[in-house]
Amino acid sequence: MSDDCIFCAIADGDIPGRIVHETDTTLAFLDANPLAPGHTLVIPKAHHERLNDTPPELAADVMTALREVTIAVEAAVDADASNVAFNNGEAAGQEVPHLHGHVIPRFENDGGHPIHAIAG
Ligand code: IU
Repeated sequence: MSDDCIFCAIADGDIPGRIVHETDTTLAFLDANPLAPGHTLVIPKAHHERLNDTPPELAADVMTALREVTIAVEAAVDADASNVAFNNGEAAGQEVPHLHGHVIPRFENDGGHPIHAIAG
């Protein structure tokens, strides 16, 4: 838990999140400002700012959760594909300093490039 971290507050249940997947070490919830229907974030429950300072076993847990969430979200919104991405550090567009992977559903001919939109 890190004071003033909004994703820690969601993980702790102190503020509501629309949670779609949970393991002992990870949480997934719908993005508050989705770039596409079903846009979901996957976080480690423990506070780590970015991939570089996340213990390898926990990073592996996040990747496993990302895979399961990607499969479930694509099915839920009938997507054709998805962008699965991290903004890793402020200069790379990371706005919330608690590691999070984006799952952004994509559709044939959707005309968007959300990988650019999340990179700021
Ligand atoms: P970024 O990779 O740090 O730029 O992404 C932050 C994401 O967190 C962005 O898509 C926001 O819409 C999202 N988000 C959220 O879902 N809930 C919040 O309370 C806040 C940001 I602050």
